[in-house]
Parts: sequence; C-alpha cells; structure tokens
Amino acid sequence: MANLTEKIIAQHLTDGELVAGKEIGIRIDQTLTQDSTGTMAYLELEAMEINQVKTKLSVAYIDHNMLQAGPENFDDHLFIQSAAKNYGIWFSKPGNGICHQVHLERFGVPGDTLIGSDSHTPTAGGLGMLAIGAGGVDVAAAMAGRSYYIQMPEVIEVHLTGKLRAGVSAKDIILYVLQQETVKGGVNKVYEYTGDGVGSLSVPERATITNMGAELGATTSIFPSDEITRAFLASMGREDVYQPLCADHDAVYLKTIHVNLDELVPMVACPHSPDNVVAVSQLAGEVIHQVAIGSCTNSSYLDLAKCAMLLKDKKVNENVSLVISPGSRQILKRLADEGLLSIFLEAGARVLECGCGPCIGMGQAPCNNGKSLRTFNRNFYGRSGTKSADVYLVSPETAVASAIAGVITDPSGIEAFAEAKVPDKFAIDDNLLIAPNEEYIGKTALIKGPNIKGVPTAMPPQNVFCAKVLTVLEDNITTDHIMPSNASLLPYRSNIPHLADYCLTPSDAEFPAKAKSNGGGIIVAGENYGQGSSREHAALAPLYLGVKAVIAKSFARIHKQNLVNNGIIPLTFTSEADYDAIHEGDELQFSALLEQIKAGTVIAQNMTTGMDITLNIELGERQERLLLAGGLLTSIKNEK
Ligand code: MIC
Ligand code: SF4
Repeated sequence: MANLTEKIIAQHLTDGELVAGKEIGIRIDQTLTQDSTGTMAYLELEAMEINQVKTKLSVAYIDHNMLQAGPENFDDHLFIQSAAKNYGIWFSKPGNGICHQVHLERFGVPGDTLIGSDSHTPTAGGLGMLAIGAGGVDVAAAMAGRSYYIQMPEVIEVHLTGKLRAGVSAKDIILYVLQQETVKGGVNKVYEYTGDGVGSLSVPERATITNMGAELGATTSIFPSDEITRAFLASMGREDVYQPLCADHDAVYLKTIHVNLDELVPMVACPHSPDNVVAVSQLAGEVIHQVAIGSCTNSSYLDLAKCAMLLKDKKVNENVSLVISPGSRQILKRLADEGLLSIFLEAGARVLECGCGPCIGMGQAPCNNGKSLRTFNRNFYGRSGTKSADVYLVSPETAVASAIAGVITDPSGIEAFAEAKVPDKFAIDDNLLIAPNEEYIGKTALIKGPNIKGVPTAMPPQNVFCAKVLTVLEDNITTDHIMPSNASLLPYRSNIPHLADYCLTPSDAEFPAKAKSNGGGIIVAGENYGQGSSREHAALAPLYLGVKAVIAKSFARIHKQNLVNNGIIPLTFTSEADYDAIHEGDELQFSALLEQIKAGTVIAQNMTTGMDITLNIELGERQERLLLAGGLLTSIKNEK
C-alpha cells in the first residue's frame, strides 16, 4: 500500500525510517547544478577534496548568467567548465538550454533520485523521478557520495479526472492547485498526481506541473511513469531507461485534492505571488505591455508550437513586446526545421537565447508601471527588474492570445492550439553537451577569474551571546528579497562580500549597513521565511554580515537547510503572538544556548523589554549535529 514517493524513497533509503516528519537520508543517483548557484557549489566541492564525482551522473548547466555585460559571467562559465572536466561531470554550454528542460530531454531516468542546486529541480518529477531542489553545498556533498537528508515528507494526492478543454493548459492545473494550497501549503510535502486525467498529459505538460510545485513550497511533485513516459523517452532516443512506476492501488495519502480537468478554466497568478490566482476571465480586457513565453515552466516544444499555431498569419499587437525563449536548442532547431520559427518572426516576436533570460531579470525588464504577462513560475516583487511593474503568470495559450489582442484575453475555446502535436521523434542536438572524459578527471586545474572569492566560513554557535534585532520582516519573505538577483547582481554570485551589500535591501534598504555597524545580529520574520529559490547566497550573505540566528513564524524547507548548512540558527516562535513582542533594535540575550538547542527549546531574554521569549528549534539529529559543528562544510572538513 505504498505511494510512488514512498516506493522510490524506500529504494534509496540510507538512514532513518519512512515516518513522516523524521529526518531521512537518501542515496542520490544524479545531480544538476546551474551557473548562478554552481560557482559556489564547485568551490564547496573543491573544499571536499574528492577526485571524481561519485554519482551515476552529474551535469553542470550554464543557463542563468548568460548576459555578458562584463567578463564576470564568462569567467564563471570557464570555472564551472574546468570543474566539470576535473570531477567527471557533464557540461552543458551556454545556449544549450535551461537546465530543467535539457535534463528532462537528455538525462532524466524514471525511479532515480536527483538533487539540483535550483528550486525547480522537481521538474524531472514529470518523468517519474524523485527530484529535489537543494542548496549548493548539499549538491556538492551528494556529488562527493554523501546521502542527502530531508524530513520524510507527507504525501498529498492530486487526483486528475477528465481532459483539458481547448485553450486550457497544464499551467492552469498547477495555478489552480496553488490557489487551493498557497505558497506555504506544500512545505515538507510531496504532491503525487494520479487519476485517469494523467494519461491525457504529455511529459512536458506534466513537467510544467511538477516544476511549479516548487511554488507550493513542496519537497517535490511526481507523476507516474507510464506509456506516455515511454513515448517521450523514445522520442529522445532513450527508451532504454524507461520503467513503469506507479502507486499501489490502495496507497495512503495525507489528503486528496480533486481536479476535474473538464471543468478547469484558464487561470492567472496576479502580482506579486504565484498563489494570488484568479480566473483569466476576471482580468479580461486589461491592457498589457509585454508578453514573455519561456522559462523552465513553459518552454517545451509543445508550448511553443501551440503559440505558433495561433500566431500563424497574425501579428503581435503593436503595443506589445512579445519575447520567446525556447527551453533548449533542440526545441529551437525543431521549430526552425518545421517552419514554426518563421511564424514567430513574421508575427513580430523577439526570439531570445535558450536560457532563463527574463525569468531571472537577465534582460527584458518591463517599462515603468508596465503590465507583463509571463509563462514563468515566479512574479515576486521586483524580480522582473522593474519595481513598479506588475507581472502576471499565465499559460502559453493565455500569453499568446493576449499578445495578439494587446489585452488580457481568455483563450478558452480556441481550437487552433490543438494543431500542435508532441513529436514522435526529435532530431537530437547534443552539440553543446560535453561528456566527462577519463583523461582529464583529477588532472584539470580549476580556472578562477578575479571575481571568484572564497566561501565564507561558518562557525559553531556560541553558548552565550547578546545580539541586536536588525530587522523585523513580514510573512512570505522570498529569497529574492533576502538576496536579490538581477542582471547587475548575478555576476557576483561567487563574490559574497559584494553581494552582502544588497542583502535584504528590497525589504529594508538599511539592512547591510545596520548589520555591519552592529557587528551582526538577528533577523525576525513572519511565516514561510525564505520561500522561493534554493540560492544558498540567501544564507551566505547573512553569514558574511554576522547574522547569528533567524527567528521566524515558520521557514521554507530549502532555506532552513541552507541556514543550518551555514551555521545560522533557525528558531521559531512557540507562540506566534510573541512576534509582536520583538522590535527592531531590541537586544536579545541567549544563555546556555548549546544545551537549549539540544533540548529543542531556546529562551531569548529581550533585554530591551525585559520579557523572556520561548522559541523552538526543530531539527533532525543530523541537522542538529551540523549546526553545532558550524555547518555542513565545516563539519565535512572536521571529519577530515
Ligand atoms: C530562481 O528561479 O529563482 C532561480 C534563479 O533559478 C533560483 C536559483 C538561483 O537563485 O540561482 C532557484 O530557483 O533556485
Ligand atoms: Fe531559470 Fe526561471 Fe527556471 Fe529559475 S525559474 S531555473 S530562473 S527559468
């Protein structure tokens, strides 16, 4: 009576038991990194002093930092390439495509485990993989052959029945689930998709859904591996890795969410949160300035072919800028071979590189007060590069229909999309993939440009200390708030001293200055602190600034682990009402902290108000050991 998640975890279990809430270790078959988290991950791997990766397969992608406005990004690419060569890792050159799309096409294996230094790694759940996003140092540790640790998740069933109607898309399914579950509903949960509706969705459509499961805060999302999976793998020339996988018929779930695809309508996530979802029809007629189609959520061949079908013999509205970024070169080539690229060009679309591009603010920032419709997964405040812009997340169908009309348009009932078909066979394009070569493994010097600085060293927590509350933040603070990413900051992902000057500035412009003048301190926040990206920079920059602890109502999963990995203490309020009892500038005194961490309850004496605040620290045994040792890297170094 096991569900699919339990089956794959049971096959990979190295530590612990399959009891929800308990910390477990799992063997990792595959890893992926991308460039904006990869520079740190490979510096950390270097510090682990191994000769060669111990996984079945590891891939280093370049897809985020593709704008080369100075030498920094290219220098980082060369560093990652040299690390890939030295450690026996596949290297996907810039221009080859977005890590999650390429991984699905060229490497994903049903039933295997994958961790990636990117929060959207669960995309590969569309193929029946157990794929989880993690901080760079966790991915480095997995490459070094160590187990990956998570809290054994609870599993939620999403039961799909019926079939999507014309103009309604896989994206609308996940937007609907987000509306129900919210951005914090999935913390330490896995969403497992079942029901006869699953059979009507191709692998890239399933991957759209598992991709955006990251926005639920989920550990991952997963689809069964079935004949559709076999057909997808066959189209990629990889049928040999297929195996059928599904939950037992009497599998047990925490709860079931029912989605009737026959009744679903096009949905849109409004600014500034992916769970701020309403029906597209409610916004119909709103004037827009930009439409962007792409990102790891919606850049498959099918997504783009659907758009081309509607654009045929039509023009993009004169007041709209339409940009397209295909998910991989293979997709771009197929669009070109089939004449679909010409449709985009003739309609007036701008075709960008195969990469993350506008999704991570690498170009295409909207105009001031602009309304931008995007097929992406995140619309956090300021992420587009324009603070006054409003970003709406939609399906490719809604995006393209709106680009033509110049206003938000409900694509329900448009039959033209159905002319797009998933191909039986792709012409494989591995030109920009470099395979590991035994000849260079363990013998290649790492090339480090001048912008590549070291990894800040975390220290074990002090038993007694007093520190100032530097800032008090609201609920749902994202990692984009903590460590903003845009075209000017992304080139510094390997330069923490530089990045630290921007830490938390979208929420509190004075934060870096306050942290520096106080010699560090404490962050206080509301619920779901650290949601969003896997970037460990959101812990490394605070570490560099001397942040010792974060006290929040609750934490997002990856960020909490990133804090522990970097020796920053993640504390939660025993009574949420105490959030109101701490103010910026208050002095908090901790006494006998080490014993209290072990006991799971920490007392902070508010020296400014005279009040004692009881805090929880919820860590698995291994997490506790790591924290007390001063983080993962320090603990690995100590072992040596
Ligand atoms: C994102 O979508 O926010 C990113 C950029 O892909 C991040 C990784 C990063 O910050 O480098 C993610 O999702 O983990
Ligand atoms: Fe790239 Fe955007 Fe996907 Fe992150 S969410 S991996 S930035 S495309």
